[in-house]
Amino acid sequence: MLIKKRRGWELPESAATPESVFINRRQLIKSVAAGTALIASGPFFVSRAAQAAQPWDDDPSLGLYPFQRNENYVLDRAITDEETNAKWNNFYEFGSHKQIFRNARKLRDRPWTIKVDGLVEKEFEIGIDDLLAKMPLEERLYRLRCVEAWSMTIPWSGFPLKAFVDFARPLSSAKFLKMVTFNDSKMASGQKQFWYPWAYTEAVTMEEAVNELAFLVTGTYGHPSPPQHGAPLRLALPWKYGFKSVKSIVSFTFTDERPIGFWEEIQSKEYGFWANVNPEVPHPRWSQATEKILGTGDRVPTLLYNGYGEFVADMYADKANEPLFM
Ligand SMILES: Nc1nc2c(c(=O)[nH]1)N[C@H]1C(S)=C(S)[C@@H](COP(=O)(O)O)O[C@H]1N2
Ligand SMILES: [Mo]
Repeated sequence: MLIKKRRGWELPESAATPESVFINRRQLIKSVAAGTALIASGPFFVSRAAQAAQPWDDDPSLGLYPFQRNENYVLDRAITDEETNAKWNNFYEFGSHKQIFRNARKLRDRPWTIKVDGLVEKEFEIGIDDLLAKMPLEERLYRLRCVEAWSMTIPWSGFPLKAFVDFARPLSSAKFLKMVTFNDSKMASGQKQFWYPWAYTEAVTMEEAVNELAFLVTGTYGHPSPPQHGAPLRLALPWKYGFKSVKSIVSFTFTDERPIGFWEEIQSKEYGFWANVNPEVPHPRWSQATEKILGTGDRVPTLLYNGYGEFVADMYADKANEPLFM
């Protein structure tokens, strides 16, 4: 059952503010984000709720949330608190450091068109909201293990990548699925760093794409994703290092050639195609044996396939000669 949640601006009577405040909402959100002082006086009084505006408050899909939780995916640790998660990100399009959440508010995620091409019955484009209306929506609790040896635990909202693959109707000759992020340096200042191989690209085998764990994410913590997590559509592959989970996807290409990912292209000795979490294979510059759980100060042993072996180990049974990491 989907529970319809009240939108941020559908306030109870007692908290009502003059409508004019909400007319140019995007402008308001921008000025709040930029730290502009808002003077609480006369008809331009701004409620505290408005000042606390979240980037998803004006998202057209907000009414679909929260999605019903799929209880098949259980955790061995607590969910990371939302603020910790929201303020520690890798999203190089908005800067090559962790505090990109403010700059990421420049991401314009509507309209958002997704292209499906390559080895498919018929190439097509679809808008994110039309896609949401067709997909089986659910919430899952997943761990995310970054190759930099930190981890978080996140309630993701979205739909199985398999449902999307079925919808896309690939040909049987397709062996890989390549996913690409937007490329727009006017919006994302990090993309002015010309030495990176934009646009961010990642790929999986078709077998991995239809594995039940592979998940396309549209939301976090029961609401649409804030931009820093890769709104409006990003991947979550919990058994692989985080860099495989490409953000803000604009295209899905089915192909018979193995694509080269963003990080593999930058440094193929350090980042490979498989990138399955493996505590026994160190990164060339550091150990992967343990990880720091963000927001807790705990350091815990890292698990093979990030603890998801029961779902994915079979796929790699015949790949003993291919390093799982590289
Ligand atoms: N387009 C794009 N996708 C990306 C990245 C990026 O820089 N750009 N960083 C990756 C890395 S290294 C990680 S660990 C995760 C981080 O996801 P989070 O910031 O939502 O926790 O996103 C991945 N997807
Ligand atoms: Mo990462």
